[in-house]
Amino acid sequence: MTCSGNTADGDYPVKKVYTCFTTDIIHEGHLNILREAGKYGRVTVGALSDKALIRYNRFPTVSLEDRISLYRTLEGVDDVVVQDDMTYDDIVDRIRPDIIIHGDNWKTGPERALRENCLKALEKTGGELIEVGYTYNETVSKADLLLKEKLAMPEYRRKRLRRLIEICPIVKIMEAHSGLTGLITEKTVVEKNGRLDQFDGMWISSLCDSTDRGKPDIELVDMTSRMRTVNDIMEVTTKPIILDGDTGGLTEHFVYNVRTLERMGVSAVIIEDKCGLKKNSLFGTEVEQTQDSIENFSAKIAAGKRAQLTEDFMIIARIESLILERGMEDALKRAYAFRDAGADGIMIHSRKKDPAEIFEFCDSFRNGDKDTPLVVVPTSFNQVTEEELSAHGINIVIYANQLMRAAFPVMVQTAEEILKNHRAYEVDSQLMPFKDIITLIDEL
Ligand code: SPV
Ligand code: MG
Repeated sequence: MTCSGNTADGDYPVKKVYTCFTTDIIHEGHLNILREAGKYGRVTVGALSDKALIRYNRFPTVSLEDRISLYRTLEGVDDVVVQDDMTYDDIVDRIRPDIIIHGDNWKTGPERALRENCLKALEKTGGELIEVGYTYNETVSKADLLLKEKLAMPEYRRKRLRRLIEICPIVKIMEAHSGLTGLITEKTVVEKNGRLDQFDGMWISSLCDSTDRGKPDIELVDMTSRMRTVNDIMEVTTKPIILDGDTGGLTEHFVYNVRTLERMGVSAVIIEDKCGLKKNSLFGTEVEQTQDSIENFSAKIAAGKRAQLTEDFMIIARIESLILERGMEDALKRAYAFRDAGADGIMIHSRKKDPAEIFEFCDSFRNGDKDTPLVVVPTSFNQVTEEELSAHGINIVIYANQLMRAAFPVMVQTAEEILKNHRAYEVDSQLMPFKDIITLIDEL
């Protein structure tokens, strides 16, 4: 479609109109934007790249190529380009649109920052922002729900962790131990320095899952109960799940559990190379813990891999040599052995405050293996940044217990205050009204 018109001096130049799409499903709202855009000139649609989309919105259910093809078929679209970054500086510089069209829904919430960025970018090139009323209706909400449902399906959810490892400098995983903490991990979006960010997936920690049931972290909470937690979280979220599988238990049991987790849509299980009565790693050598032999643990990994039915599911081997003070050489020897046994990733753990031994391990491992994903849990070495971890070849960072540790002191303090005051009035101002909490909960 082209646009031209007549002025007293003849044809005026056709204006360049740009709009960025982040969707996999076209609904009335998008068609409305295109109709408006067409009134001003020649319309270019930007397809936001996967890596930008997952920080900004939700994971796409179709590939970038398919999104581009979809946008091309729409009436009123003259051209489709890829927008690589969620901010507008590069695309405005490249396309130099006279007009950018956007729904007015980005005037509030974290997206406000992108609106400001867009306005600044347009100021430099002399372009203009036109906002159209966002279309809120039943069809639009249904389309949104449909996308979410699709993302939550086991076959879509399961494979997404592998894709995230491919496209993210570092995959950010937050612990969840209930439907509510799952929702917090799923829906928290922040704005910093003009960009939006969110977690990529969830870690179902044995420590937090046990603690939430008032039990010690010694594999006392059995797999059936752990799977109930997985299911509670899956029912209300769409992001990929990594399960803390403790030692994996008996190999004869592990193979069944791999099948179940895979069928449920869990993306990965991490099992640690310990045997006997497992205690939490943060106790280190203060308690008696036994490391499994390389042979036994390799056989467990290999059996798990044989049991798997899809290419998507990952079994990640967790090495406890540094926790148990068995040295770097032992840790590296195990890492290569477990990889050779079929492990899809290696988690290296440490309880030192300084990340030096983690960096040493990762640098050495990367000398011999550029590809196998590396996972860390920086609970003790918590000053380290995601950027530093990524620079040492680490692919996944797990924030393993922070939500539970955040909630616990506030709950204890609230209980104490109510007991002291014989009423709840004194604590009320520190509590979130229930109507705010339930905004997290979706209605069908
Ligand atoms: C967990 O979260 O249960 C873990 C990580 O296994 S750690 O507690 O650091 O051992
Ligand atoms: Mg654990």
